[in-house]
Amino acid sequence: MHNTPYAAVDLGATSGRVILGRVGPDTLDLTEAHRFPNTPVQLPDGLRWDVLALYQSILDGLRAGGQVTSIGIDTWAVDYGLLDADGALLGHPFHYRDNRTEGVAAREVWPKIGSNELYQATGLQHLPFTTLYQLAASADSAQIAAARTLLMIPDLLVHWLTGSIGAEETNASTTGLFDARTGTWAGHILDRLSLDPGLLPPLRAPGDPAGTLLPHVAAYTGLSADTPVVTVASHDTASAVAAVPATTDDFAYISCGTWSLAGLELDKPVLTEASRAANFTNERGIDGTIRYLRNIMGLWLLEECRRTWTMQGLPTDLPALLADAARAEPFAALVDAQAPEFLAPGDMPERIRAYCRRTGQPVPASQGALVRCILESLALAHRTVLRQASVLADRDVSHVHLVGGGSRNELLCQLTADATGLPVIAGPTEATALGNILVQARAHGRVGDLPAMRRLIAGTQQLRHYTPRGDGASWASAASRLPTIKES
Ligand code: LRH
Repeated sequence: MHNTPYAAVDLGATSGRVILGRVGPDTLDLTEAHRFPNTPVQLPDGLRWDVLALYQSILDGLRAGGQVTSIGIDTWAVDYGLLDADGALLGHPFHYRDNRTEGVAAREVWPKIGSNELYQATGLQHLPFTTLYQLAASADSAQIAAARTLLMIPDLLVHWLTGSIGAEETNASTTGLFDARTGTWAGHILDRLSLDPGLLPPLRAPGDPAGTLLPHVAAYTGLSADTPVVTVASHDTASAVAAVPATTDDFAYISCGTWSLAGLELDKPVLTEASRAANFTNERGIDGTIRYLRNIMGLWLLEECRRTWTMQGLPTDLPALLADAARAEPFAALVDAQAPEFLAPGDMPERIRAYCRRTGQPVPASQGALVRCILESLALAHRTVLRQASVLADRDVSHVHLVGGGSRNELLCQLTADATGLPVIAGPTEATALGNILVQARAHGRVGDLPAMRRLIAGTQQLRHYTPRGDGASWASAASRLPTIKES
């Protein structure tokens, strides 16, 4: 068993991977067994995930990877599949960027259960796509009438691999149906919306066993049928935060990829009125920790621009775009990187230009100027959110760990150090897969507690350090411009 790797299945919003991780006392090595696209499909009734294609790619990745000690699955949060009384999946899971939830909270949910009461119970920031609002949007559908079990996407994939049914708690904590204080389901919220609390399966925690492979899965992948599937922190952000290479307590983190999830790790939720008003979330991390954070649009803004530019036949080479952005005029135009208007797919360059036009700012004329606008706006949002988090949670922060794909973006890392006025330690890029693998290794007794996991990552993974360049006054003035921009 010593050199047999663990398999992390890590699905992101645009691609998925099967990654093999080998864990030794002082070593931690990753190799990618399989990478595949995750391409959402627009159907007449909404934007859907192609979950069958994802599942097949996972099987192909496991087959390509060879024997493993165990398997763990993490994906993005909030989305789910519904099973009928026969255990069959009802339809194609909706994508959280589908616009059917627009206005649903105010129309369907808050009249029955107020936003204050919801915050007290669940501690979640308001995001239109939270599972609760997605269910409320479909409340009258034939699908909901036929549904007997709700499985979050990673739990659905675990179910197809093993036949077992459960709800992993870090991901359950993003549903708006989970009690932030007790760490148990808040099924009464479904009751109040005339939905069935019986949809919610029993909870399981990272590290719990989730079964072994079904015979046909073992036959296809070539893996032995007793290969365990281990429950990991199945919310990708929870796995990423578990893998922050922190060696002290006074850190903030930014899990930076499609989204920037910026915040603090706490022992207990902050459910104050100030925290609700600032729209901070209390999601669950591993070992009962609280991920106190806000969602910032993240590199979605840039990736969606590049997708549009590809369709328009314009250049999309990332290093070249970033070099142009580095040379572009600083602070020419800023957008609110937390604004819901950037959530949906569609011509992002034009939406950013329209935002600048509407708010009386210079409209970025070149691709480089537009990328500069995006990266400065993200860095500014990182500053705002981390400063607010530190005040609301009454915690001092001495440095920032920026993990995930965004840690490769040197300009964004430097701008984040400049904007926050704090040293930024960037990396590991593969934080999510590392968190997934180390929770499996821990379940097998191969690594110690959370601090030990983090020490192993800090000692083995490549990290980059960014020091603030001391232009704090410019960032303070940019930060003071933003509220005016938002109101204009
Ligand atoms: C990041 C993420 C984030 C959620 C969003 C839906 O991948 O899981 O934490 O808010 O996707």
